[in-house]
Amino acid sequence: MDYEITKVKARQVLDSRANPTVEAEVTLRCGAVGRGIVPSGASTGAYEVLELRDNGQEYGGKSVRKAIKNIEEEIAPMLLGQDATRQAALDSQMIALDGTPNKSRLGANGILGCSMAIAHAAANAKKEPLYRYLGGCNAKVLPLPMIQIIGGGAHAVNSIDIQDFLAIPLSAQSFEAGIEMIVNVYNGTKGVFARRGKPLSIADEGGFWPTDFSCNEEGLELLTEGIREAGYLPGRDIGIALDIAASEFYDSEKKVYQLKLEGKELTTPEFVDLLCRWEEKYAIVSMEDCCSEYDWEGHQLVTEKLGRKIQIIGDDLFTTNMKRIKTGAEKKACNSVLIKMNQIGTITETMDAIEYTKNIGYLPVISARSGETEDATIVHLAIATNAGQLKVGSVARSERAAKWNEGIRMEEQLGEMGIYPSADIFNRLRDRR
Ligand code: 2PG
Ligand code: MG
Repeated sequence: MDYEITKVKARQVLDSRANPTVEAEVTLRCGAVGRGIVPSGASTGAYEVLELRDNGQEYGGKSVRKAIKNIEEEIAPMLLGQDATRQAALDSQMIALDGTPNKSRLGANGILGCSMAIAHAAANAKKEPLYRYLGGCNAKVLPLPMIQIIGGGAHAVNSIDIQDFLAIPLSAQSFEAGIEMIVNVYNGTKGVFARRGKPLSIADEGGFWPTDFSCNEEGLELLTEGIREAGYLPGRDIGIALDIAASEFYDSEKKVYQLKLEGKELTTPEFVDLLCRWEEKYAIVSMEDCCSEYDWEGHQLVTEKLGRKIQIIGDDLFTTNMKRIKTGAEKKACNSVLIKMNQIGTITETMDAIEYTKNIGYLPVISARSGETEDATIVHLAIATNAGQLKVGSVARSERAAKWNEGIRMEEQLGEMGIYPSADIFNRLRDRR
């Protein structure tokens, strides 16, 4: 059998923050090889599956030798001899072998690495691009990119509270043209930083590091100016997206949002009011994790106020977990779900979460992590599922560019079959109810 798994290997490699991570490699009888490198988050949600780290001496405790040992000693013997094209079956076998609800015994990083490597090996054996192997002949939608211009929060040692100030190309007619527009915004914003005498450092995901900001809103001002500097009209050509990552500055005992930069503590309604004011004043088309993962009422409130105007994404809130997405739909919290493979731990569960998200009428946004590598699986996942949107950090730094470049290649490969949704994708939100 051509697709029979004959070898499973795992090794420790580095991610973009110089932290060790798992790379899994699967070889098939026909000679096809597939690889998956697992990303890692910094502002992680409390309900994510477990990333197994050694907590010993190596790499300051961050080595992943245990996860690798679990692949070699437990997962590999189970996978050997099996048909790599049975992705869903192999993923459930790994979940069962682990036996815990959050993949904490074997480690979700080891399991995901294998899951990705199996998919790549099978696609290579079939001589198909991964998106077509996973999504079939109707996999064709290039994603609308959501790209970080300024990076704060946990990705810039909390120099400002808000985590991501991002730009979305609204008027581009192709993926590649969209990327070019954002590069222009990136360079425009660089010019604004320079003019204001702000140092040009780079945060974890390639966006500019916000030094000497007097308030969080300054990020919105600078980005808006950067958009104009690039020759675009905010709201017509370029939309602004924010990842508030509010779990990071929520005090769950006092139930307040602590904006350190302003020295303010805001209750949920006060904080939501602030977000609404920003939405009024700036060309915001999308906001993520507006409230803490523990504050369902906050998410309900912000969705009630803004959910028919802009995209409201749940990331830490949902952690790509179908049960939590279901709760969100019942509570009418958010209208969009951030999808991260390593929040849930297998390709199958990730694809299930995307399908479920679409079924409840929410928009899926496929996302990278702040710790990334050259692995570009998520680009294929976005096209395979016709998800429509992709968030990968900035345009600078190769672990980010690797994804945008793969998108450019896939757009070329899809040719006339490819569809680029542009900003029309947001119409669905406005049409609801
Ligand atoms: C997020 C991601 C990417 P992290 O919060 O959406 O920006 O960050 O991977 O650190 O969770
Ligand atoms: Mg987020």
